[in-house]
Amino acid sequence: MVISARKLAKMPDLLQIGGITDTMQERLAAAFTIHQLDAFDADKITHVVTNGHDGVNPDLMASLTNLKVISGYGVGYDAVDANEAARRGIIVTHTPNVLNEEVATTALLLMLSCYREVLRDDEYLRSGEWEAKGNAPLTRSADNQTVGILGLGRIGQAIADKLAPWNAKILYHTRTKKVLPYTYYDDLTAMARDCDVLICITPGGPSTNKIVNAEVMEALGPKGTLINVSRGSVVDEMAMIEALKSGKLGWAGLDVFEEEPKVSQALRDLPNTVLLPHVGSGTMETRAAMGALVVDNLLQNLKDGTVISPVPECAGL
Ligand code: NAP
Ligand code: 8YV
Repeated sequence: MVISARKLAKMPDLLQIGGITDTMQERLAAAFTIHQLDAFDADKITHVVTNGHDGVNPDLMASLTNLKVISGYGVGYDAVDANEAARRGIIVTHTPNVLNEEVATTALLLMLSCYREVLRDDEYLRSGEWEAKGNAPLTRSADNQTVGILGLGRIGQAIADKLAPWNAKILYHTRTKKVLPYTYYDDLTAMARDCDVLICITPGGPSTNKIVNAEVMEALGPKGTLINVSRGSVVDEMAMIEALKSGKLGWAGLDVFEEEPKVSQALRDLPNTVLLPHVGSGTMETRAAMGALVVDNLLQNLKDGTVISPVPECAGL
């Protein structure tokens, strides 16, 4: 029997956190010995593959003394302390750009579903009400709306582009003004007051924690629609439920939640919401592109010590 030299050479040790696709598994197994969380030797692990939800907790990061790279499946990396990783010389990578269009489509899907009452009208037909009562009640047009985008980065700009055919007027709030042909607001409440729809697409983490608070939602108002495709932490969920119940806020289309996958019964019971189970990037095509980039980052690091898409905190490593 001929055993290849590569098989005899010891492969580096990769810790897998969370699920990965079959394609990712095949490509990674050809280059790494893959370990699961229930059985691994911390000193041996040089690379980690994880996702945006699980990240890497601080105790685990501290225990992996020879860790070089954390490769994350997702663009948001709020579940990893990237500053601490950089301090330890660990490169964190993520999957920017390959999911921009998909997440933007999800934001628009939620906006359209709220405006055109897709869930209500689907139920109107299925329940037999159409036949029994006649035509369904009218809905609101999603054309010609003023849309405020909270976070005009890669995905925020894709959302603005996709809104152009609907003749939307685009406002935005970020910490720094961008060189873009949209109206900048340095105050989120003031922007909420001036728009029909507020779309949240910032990162999660301390700087955005509950920045969409009761005041912002009241400013958006009874005819206003809140869309959140960023992180559940960005919106004060209790305040949102109160505002939606009392009518101070009109509608909410949500892909992300504070305690996901747990979603409060109060929110599920509200008729003026459209709720999705964090599927912003969840198509086969986009998840394949994300998975490929996750693996490419790890393989490039084995080859020459660099990565393709480090998070900004680790770009200089
Ligand atoms: P990005 O290019 O880094 O854009 C982030 C934008 O948010 C920037 O314009 C940034 O501008 C702004 N921002 C950051 N902190 C802010 C703050 N405290 N207040 C106001 N604006 C702030 O990121 P991206 O690729 O567009 O992704 C954005 C986020 O979307 C991800 O981090 C993730 O949480 C979420 N996401 C969700 C899904 C999903 O499945 N639902 C999928 C992908 C991504 P300034 O720095 O000037 O403030
Ligand atoms: C992922 C996301 O589904 O990219 C992100 O930030 O939220 C989604 O694309 C999530 O990270 C799970 O890995």
